[in-house]
Amino acid sequence: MHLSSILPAAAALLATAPVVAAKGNMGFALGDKTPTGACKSQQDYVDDFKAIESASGATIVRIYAASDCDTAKNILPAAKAQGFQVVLGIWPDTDESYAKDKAAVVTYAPQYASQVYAVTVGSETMYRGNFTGDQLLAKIKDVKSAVPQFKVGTADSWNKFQDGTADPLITGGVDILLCNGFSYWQGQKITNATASFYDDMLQAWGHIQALAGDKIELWVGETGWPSAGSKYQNAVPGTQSAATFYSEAFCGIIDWGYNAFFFEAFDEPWKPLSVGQDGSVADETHWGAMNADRTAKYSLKC
Ligand SMILES: *[C@@H]1O[C@H](CO)[C@@H](O)[C@H](O)[C@H]1NC(C)=O
Ligand SMILES: CC(=O)N[C@H]1CO[C@H](CO)[C@@H](O)[C@@H]1O
Repeated sequence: MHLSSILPAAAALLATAPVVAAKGNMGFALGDKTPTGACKSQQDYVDDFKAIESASGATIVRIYAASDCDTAKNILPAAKAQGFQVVLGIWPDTDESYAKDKAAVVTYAPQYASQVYAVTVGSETMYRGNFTGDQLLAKIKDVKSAVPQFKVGTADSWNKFQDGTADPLITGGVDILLCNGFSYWQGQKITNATASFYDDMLQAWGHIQALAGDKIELWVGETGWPSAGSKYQNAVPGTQSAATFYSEAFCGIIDWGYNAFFFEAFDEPWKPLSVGQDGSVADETHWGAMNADRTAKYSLKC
């Protein structure tokens, strides 16, 4: 789809929403480890929040596993001190991680209720084939019944919301859905990356809204572009391309009135190499909008 045909589609979607006057909310995905791979302390999160707010103005982050590195315990007091909100994650892939993360949410979220924006159960679990929509819905309902005062949903790749996999969630009463879209991992050139990203999101959100109207709060859960690392098909990392993707795709969708999390706040040099969809080995240490020392790589204001 060309951008010229995307914009009317976006306008149509916007027209069906109540009134989208203001910009959307801007947030960042945040890791739970320091550059050396140690677990972050409460003070590390305070320093992260100061850097994020001063560079971008954002005051919301998402984390992935509430008990891993005692994240919920450490991040929520820091969020309270700095006026931040957090989307807490539960990692449901094993029964053990699910039980531990759920327990951490149940323990700490009510103590810091104003700091908890929502709870996500799973990150790309349908994309990985780990759960069907019905299996994931059962987990989400279990968490919702434990913390009914919070919005509960999941985050997954945009195509799982577009292709019907997530229909049980969409029609099953979840509060919030985060849709991830990476033009980079679709092997797009930077010149087509913004159009490809908008097209992905509109397909996902269009399908969700066709089934659920505006009952579900929608966010971009992750998007971004690495400043360094290995090529992926036609996608080439680089600071200039990362800056272009940030200002055009990420700020663009926020300017339209949609909410979006950028992946991710800071580079994570401790991360091991990972294997991409086509089997190629990828370096995922340079996806930060900021360097590991918390300096911005390019302008982060939208
Ligand atoms: C550019 O992105 C659009 C929208 O996703 C896609 O349909 C098109 O195939 C892409 N162009 C190229 C050359 O890949
Ligand atoms: C419920 C379920 O299928 N969990 C599996 C998800 O994937 C992890 C690792 O890939 C398995 O260990 C779990 O058993």
